Amino acid sequence: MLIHGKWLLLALLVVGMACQRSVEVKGRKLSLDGPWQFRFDPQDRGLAEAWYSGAAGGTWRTLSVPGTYNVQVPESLWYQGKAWYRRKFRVPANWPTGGRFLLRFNGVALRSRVWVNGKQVGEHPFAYTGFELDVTDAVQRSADNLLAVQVDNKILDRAIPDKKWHGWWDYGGIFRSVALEWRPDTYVANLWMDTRMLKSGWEFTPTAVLRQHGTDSVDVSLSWVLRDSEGNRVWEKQQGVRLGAGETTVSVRDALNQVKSWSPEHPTLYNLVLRIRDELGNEDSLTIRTGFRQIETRGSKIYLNGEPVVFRGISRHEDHPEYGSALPPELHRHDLEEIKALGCNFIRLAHYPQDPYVYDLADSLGLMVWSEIPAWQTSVDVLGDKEVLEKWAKPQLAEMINQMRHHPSVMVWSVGNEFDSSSPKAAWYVSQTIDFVHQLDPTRLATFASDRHRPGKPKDICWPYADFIAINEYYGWYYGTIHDVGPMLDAVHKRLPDKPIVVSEFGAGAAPGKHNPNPPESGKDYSEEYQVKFLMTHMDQIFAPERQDFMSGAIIWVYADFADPHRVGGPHPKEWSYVNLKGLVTRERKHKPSFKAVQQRFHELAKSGGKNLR
Ligand code: GCB
Repeated sequence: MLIHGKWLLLALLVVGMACQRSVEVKGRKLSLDGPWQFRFDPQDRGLAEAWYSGAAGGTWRTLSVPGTYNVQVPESLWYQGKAWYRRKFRVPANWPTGGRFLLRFNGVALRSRVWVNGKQVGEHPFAYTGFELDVTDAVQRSADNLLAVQVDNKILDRAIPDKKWHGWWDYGGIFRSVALEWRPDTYVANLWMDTRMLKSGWEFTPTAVLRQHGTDSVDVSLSWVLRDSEGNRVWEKQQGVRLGAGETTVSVRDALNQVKSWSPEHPTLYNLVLRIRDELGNEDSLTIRTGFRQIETRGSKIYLNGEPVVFRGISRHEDHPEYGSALPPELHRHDLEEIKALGCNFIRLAHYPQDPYVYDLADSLGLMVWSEIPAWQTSVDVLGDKEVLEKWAKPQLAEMINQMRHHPSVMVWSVGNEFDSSSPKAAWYVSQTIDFVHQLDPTRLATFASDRHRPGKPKDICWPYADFIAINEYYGWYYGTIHDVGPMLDAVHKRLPDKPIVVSEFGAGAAPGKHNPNPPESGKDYSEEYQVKFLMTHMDQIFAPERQDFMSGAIIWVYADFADPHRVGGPHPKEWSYVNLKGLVTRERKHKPSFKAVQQRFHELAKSGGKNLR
């Protein structure tokens, strides 16, 4: 198709605007997205045969990054194991001399090792958080550089996630963007702003992590500026600090009267800029988009900016038949805009940290975010292992929090989903991880999603450690009837009357086009009518006026159907094998009737403040 020049320019501008990010660095950036060479390594020969070196022969095919090989190479849908990527890059001739080269990967699944010019420069064991490698000593300035990445999407036994994980496809590959960045020797490595409501106005604490690469100490002047969305300066501060080698965390605290808070209804954003300058005049700066918000629990209710809040939420996976987990920015935007239009004020990023752009969109559209590490039904023997806690849980939580904490939309950090929370080993894990999260970020709520609430079954013993009780329930699908939700919520509330409760999952499968004019009260009916009846009946109970004092919302499972290795056989419709059908839209984003029904109910709930009026 030919696009007229003017329209092409407009299209590029629109894409550029659509992709506007919440973090801006002053340094230089070279995108390494695009074609890479790729090769599977099922026999694990690559390391011994030095496939990371320029000399590595064999047959390499071209794959586009970001992408997942399980989808890009159709016959490898089920592939689990090692694979290699490589490409060349050149440092742009106009980049400054000296300074640092950083390679920034936003997501490589499930684990990765990286080489530059044959030298191993780092490795990263987690799939869903980004990582940054200082590759200064390996990069050549005026010649081609060879970048090689070994990825491995084999699931490990004693890790998070572990072998019990089968909740979504274990897509492998470099599935999010990659870039090379240049920064001066002293630079701002991270920036965020904690906020606290005062009787009048807000207290705020801008905080930065500064990195200094010399061996001597250097004097650095810091200039902090906060601007509103129109660019007006609302606050500024200058300060001098002496930095030793390595990392230093610097923060300032102040208060402002006239700022507006961030909320789903009014997602007011500010830009915080930190500019630093060393004795030699070298400068660096980092800008984040941020906002003023406070989330807390008081007794059995959750409060946002001092007002009771009720979550009207939905969960979302990163999945699409064409892209696997490597969703392009337009699709992220499409999904989050639709979720907003559905009447949601909340999104659960299930079950892992998602693309940074998703958090940017939540900030600007006004969607509160639940962000989780992939401890999905992890075995309690694994969770109860101190080594797993130190190697897999804490660092994964720390990466998620440090990378996403500047987003005003983030309200909840979750330490996992549906492990056996009736077991003392899980209680130990939850107490340790929730403590860890609170120490790192005392301004957000911490919890996990529990499925141990069924009458007559072992009870959850982890809830006392969580800021609020999050319940995944499928009454009328996997067990019980659609009318059992209310009594279960009342029983949980009776046990722990001082904790807010949120239903963090409820949903029923609907095969597109399958009808049943008289849907039942329980069982895997798979009709579109049953899905609507299930969701409405559950919401009748969750948002009932008599439960207002302890219910703080409901999060539907799930926005879109998604690839799920578990969905095969039994009553699951054959033509939909390996597809989880609990979406309100199909994998291709085509609406099911439930979309409209939920939209109507969520808009009513928005008007009533979260209380059923029927
Ligand atoms: C759950 C899980 C979610 C599944 C869902 C289902 O409880 O948390 O990952 O996809 O149920 O469809 O069974």
